[in-house]
Amino acid sequence: MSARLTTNDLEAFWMPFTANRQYKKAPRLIVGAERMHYATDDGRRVLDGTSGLWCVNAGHCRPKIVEAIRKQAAELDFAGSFQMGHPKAFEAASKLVNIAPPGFDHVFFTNSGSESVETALKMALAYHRAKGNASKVRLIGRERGYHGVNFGGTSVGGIANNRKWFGTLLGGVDHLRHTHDLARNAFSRGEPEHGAELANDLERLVALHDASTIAAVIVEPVACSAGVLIPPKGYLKRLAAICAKNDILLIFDEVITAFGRLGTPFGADYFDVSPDIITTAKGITNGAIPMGAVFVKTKIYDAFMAGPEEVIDLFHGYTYSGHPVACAAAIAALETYKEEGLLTRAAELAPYWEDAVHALKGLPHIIDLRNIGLIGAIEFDPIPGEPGKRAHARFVEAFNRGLLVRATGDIIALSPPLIIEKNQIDQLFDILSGVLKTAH
Ligand code: PXG
Repeated sequence: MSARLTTNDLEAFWMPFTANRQYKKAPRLIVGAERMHYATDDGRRVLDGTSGLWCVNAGHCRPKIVEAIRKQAAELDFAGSFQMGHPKAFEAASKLVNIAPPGFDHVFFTNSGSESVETALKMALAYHRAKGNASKVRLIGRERGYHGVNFGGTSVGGIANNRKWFGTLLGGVDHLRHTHDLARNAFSRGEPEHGAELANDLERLVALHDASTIAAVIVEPVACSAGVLIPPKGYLKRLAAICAKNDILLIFDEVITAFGRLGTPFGADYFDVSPDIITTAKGITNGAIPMGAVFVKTKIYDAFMAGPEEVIDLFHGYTYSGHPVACAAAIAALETYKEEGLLTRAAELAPYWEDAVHALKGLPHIIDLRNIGLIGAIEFDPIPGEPGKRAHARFVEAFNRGLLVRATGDIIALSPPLIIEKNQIDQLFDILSGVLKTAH
């Protein structure tokens, strides 16, 4: 273990999405990890109830992935993918499309979820232009949506704090209403009963803007960052139908829901809805190396292959698209997922998990409990005038007691690695209920 750092040593790093001054007064430092646990600098083991940041689906420091990264870095550290190639990128792409929902035969590599979103939005615009529909330029997101932090993703995103600081953002963007409805759906198990009709909000936007101006709708199948907002039964199917009717591309942002989180390989599988584009990142390498991927239907790819063969078909890409080390990590992560059945394991655990989440009912300040796959959320009534404080205090106390959870607004989100055992689920909820009983 490393020696404890002093406060001054923490100053240089401007931490993302962090209350820097508060954190640096009482830092929480992680120095190691293995499978379900983190190790802290003061020698404690912390149960990881969040898969890092929703990414370490197979648990931490898995040997096959570690070894693949080590080997690749020594064998071929970097080769670009612009008019060049290396075998691992093609291998990773082929293996990824093999587990993707039907019809997703092509994949474009990025380095993060945010980049996957930008890529998908640009593809949607360019697709319509390539098809001769150059007036289809509007992008539709949803209130409370999170699509990363770049300008396109911030524009279609719907979390006010993430938007209001950053100017006018992209023009031509509109938002669907969100689906969170505690009055009708509080304490639902799995998908809530009420609210499929909220998908009709897209009809309102079509009436307002005209379908001839709308390129794409982007939604998270489950809106996780805004506090785990689970789609009402039938909502996503209805949204997909309205998109299809109006030649609007449907983009599923599956940065969190891909790679087994809901108990199916992709969220599209879980909801039995076939979008046109799927954005991913996080679990693609089990979080071990930054990487993202955009999966597209054949009709999208083919639309770009109609011009002269010698001309670049999509003027877009990153230096590190298909980075050899990331591709090696992705291949090894996929192998680990397959060997251990992790892409469907959440389905086996989901009933046990659901009961454990809902057993918290009745503890102080809880106004909702919700769950889907291996995701759970606890919503608290906010302290008047101090939004977010209640969940943050519980997050800090849980960490002190050996459990990592994620606080967002007045909601605690849970998303443990998919290798979690039932006794570890018990342990997670033991610690958490202890915290919830005593915290103010
Ligand atoms: N889309 C979705 C749906 C996401 O959840 C991104 C895009 C952006 O990915 P990158 O790799 O650029 O961060 C995300 C990221 C949280 C939390 O606790 C969620 C994310 C990131 C950090 C924290 O809810 N999601």
